[in-house]
Amino acid sequence: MSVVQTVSVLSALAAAVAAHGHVTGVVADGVWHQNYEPEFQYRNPVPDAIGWSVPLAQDNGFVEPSSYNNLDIACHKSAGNAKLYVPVKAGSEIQLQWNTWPESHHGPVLDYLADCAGDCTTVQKSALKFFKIDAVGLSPGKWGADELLANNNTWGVTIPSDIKPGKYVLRHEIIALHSAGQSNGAQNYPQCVNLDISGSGSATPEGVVATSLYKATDPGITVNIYQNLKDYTIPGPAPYKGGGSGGSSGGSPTPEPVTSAAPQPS
Ligand SMILES: *[C@@H]1O[C@H](CO)[C@@H](O)[C@H](O)[C@H]1NC(C)=O
Ligand SMILES: [Cu+2]
Repeated sequence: MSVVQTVSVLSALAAAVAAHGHVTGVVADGVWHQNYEPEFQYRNPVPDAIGWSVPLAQDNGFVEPSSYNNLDIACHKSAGNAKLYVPVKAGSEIQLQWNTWPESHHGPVLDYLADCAGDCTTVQKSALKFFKIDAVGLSPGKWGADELLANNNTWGVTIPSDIKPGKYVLRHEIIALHSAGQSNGAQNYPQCVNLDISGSGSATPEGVVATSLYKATDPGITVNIYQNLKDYTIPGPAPYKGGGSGGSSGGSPTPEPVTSAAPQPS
C-alpha cells in the first residue's frame, strides 16, 4: 500500500471510532488555526501543530479518574509538546471547535492556563502549573457540554486581560459524567494548545500541577447525574478572578463581567 492509501485507510478507521470528538481548530482574532490531529502521526514529516500531539488518542478516548495522579491528565495520553503557538491578545475571546460531541455525555467544560516560563515547545509537563480561567458546570437542566453542543460544538474562552504576556499552555477539557455514578466512571477529555499571549498585564496567578487538579472522590467527579441535582460542585481549583476571565460560549449560568479590570497589584 502506498503511504497515501495507508493514511486514508487509517483515517477511515479513526473516523469509524470517532464517537467522542476532539478539538479540530482554534479561532483567535478571527484567524483559524488547525489543531493537531491523531492521524498526523502517519504523515511524513509529521506536521507541526498548535495542539499537543496525542497519537494514542486516535480513538478520541478519555483519561479516567484512576489516572489523575499520572501526567496523562495534563494534556491527554502520552501528550507531546506542541511546536506552534496561537497568537492571542490578553482580554480577547478565542473559540475552540470540536468536531463532534455525543449528546449523552453531559458534564462540565473547564479551561486552564499554565505559564511555560519561556518555551512551551520544550517545557516539561510536570513543570506546568495550571490555573482555571473558565468553568461551566450545571445550570438548571443544562450542562457546560450541552452548551457546547448547542453552540455548533464550539466553546469560547476569554483570556484574562491582566495576565503577564508570554507563552502559555491552554488546557481545555470536557468531563463527561454519564457514567460517573460508578467508581472510576467519569471521563476526562483534556486538550492542550500553545498560546502566545500579548498584552501589558502583570498578573501571575498561582496554579497547580496537573496531577493535583482532581481526585476520584471529588463530589464533581463521582456523582450520579440521573437525579434531581440541586448543586453541582465543579471540580478543580477555584477559578482565577482576574480581569476579563470567565468567558464561555453563549450564556454562562453565572456570567462574570468581561470588561477589563486594571492590572491588580500583587
Ligand atoms: C460551525 O463550526 C465549524 C467548524 O467546526 C465552522 O466551520 C462553521 O462555520 C460553524 N458554523 C457556524 C454557523 O458558525
Ligand atoms: Cu462515550
